[in-house]
Amino acid sequence: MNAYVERVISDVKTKHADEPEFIQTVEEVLTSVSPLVDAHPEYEKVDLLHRIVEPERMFTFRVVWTDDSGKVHTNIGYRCQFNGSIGPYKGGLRFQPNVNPSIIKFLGFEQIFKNSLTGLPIGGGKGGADFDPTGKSDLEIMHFCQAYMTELYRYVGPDIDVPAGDMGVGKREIGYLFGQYRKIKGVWQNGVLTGKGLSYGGSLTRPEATGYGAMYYLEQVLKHDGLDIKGKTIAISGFGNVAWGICKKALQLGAKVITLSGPDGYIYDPDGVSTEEKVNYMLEMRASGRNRVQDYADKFGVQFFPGEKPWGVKADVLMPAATQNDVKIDSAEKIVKNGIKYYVEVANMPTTNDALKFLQKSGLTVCPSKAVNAGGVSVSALEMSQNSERLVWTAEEVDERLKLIMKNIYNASVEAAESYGLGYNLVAGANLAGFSKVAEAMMEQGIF
Ligand code: 2IT
Repeated sequence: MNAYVERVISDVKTKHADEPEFIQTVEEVLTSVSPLVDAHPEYEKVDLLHRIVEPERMFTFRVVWTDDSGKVHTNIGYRCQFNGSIGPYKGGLRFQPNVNPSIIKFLGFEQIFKNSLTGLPIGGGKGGADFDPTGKSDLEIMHFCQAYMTELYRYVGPDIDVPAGDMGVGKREIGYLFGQYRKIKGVWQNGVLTGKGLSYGGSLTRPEATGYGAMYYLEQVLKHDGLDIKGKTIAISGFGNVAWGICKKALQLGAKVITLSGPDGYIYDPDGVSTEEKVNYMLEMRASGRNRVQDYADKFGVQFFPGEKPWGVKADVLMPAATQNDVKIDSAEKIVKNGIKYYVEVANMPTTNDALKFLQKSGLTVCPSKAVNAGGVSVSALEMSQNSERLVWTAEEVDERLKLIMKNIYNASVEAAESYGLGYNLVAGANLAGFSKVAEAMMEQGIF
């Protein structure tokens, strides 16, 4: 490995010893781009790597809200404006009790290279709060979002930083956040947030975009091996917005999603989540706020495996679409034993670094999340374009662009890995392609 890369990774490990997720992504990305750093000794002269692993700006803020019984709660809000060299900071907000600086920084760092890969002009950012939306009333959610935006509004804007949803933040929350932004600023700037409702500037196909994009990427990967997606069985984890988009597209393409999972376990549906009723029921499950997938098994009379994850299931394709570090080395071993050929990450960093290496060494085609799930943020960028032009594109127009973007991401990854002599390596390729554009922009903009 490049000595400068090694030194920066080691420095991050020392300096941020209490941020394991951030260390993990830095190690993964920088290791991948080592051949690029070899080829560009000028990067070290301006200390590009230490600069790129340090957020341009990151802050916390107090979010105080009152619950329905009148009790006062105090949460920590975060926003990390990681890298703005190719566009306004762009990235989601995550509301989940485990949110901490390490998680926000890992998501922000991934977002830089994902956003660069899309080919669109968006920088990398991320934010959120250690707020638990589970079991909260609609009014409580609204009060929390209003309190959150009251603190954040001065630091965001259509040309500054454009948040969106992530776990715990969907269309409803974006609506409350935007309402408060508009009220405080007294200006119509709907390009400040993406994932909005259609009535005030949201984009058609944004809710489906991450899942659809993942399936378009998978189509490219299968095509490379002369295969058709039709008839393929897909085991996925998760049952949220992204899983829903995957199931909806699978239904259109004739692929079969045979598992879904939640914190309570996983369901196995041998016929596939392959009717409109089943796909729509996923929305109901999510909206219920119960956060359990057993409801699906009860409703459709399929098997439920309490407390288990679907990694032991036989399928053509595995798509972890739940959360970070869901697949560790013991799960990876199960996956290899089961003869799975395609491992398609959909959640951000769902695989530990050792499990990822093991899957690659075992000959699986491994598709990295920063490429696979980039369809979501891509359509967010298309939403920004529509907002700034004050017009609305049809669902077909958005879908066509999304398809093309995913194809370009796949091709750019393949080419980048090949040009550094790494063969067909989609993981390294995504990192190399995403990183090189950001590096070039930073080089050209001077030292700061
Ligand atoms: O992880 C992600 O890419 C997102 N949560 C979506 C970000 C966005 O700005 O749409």
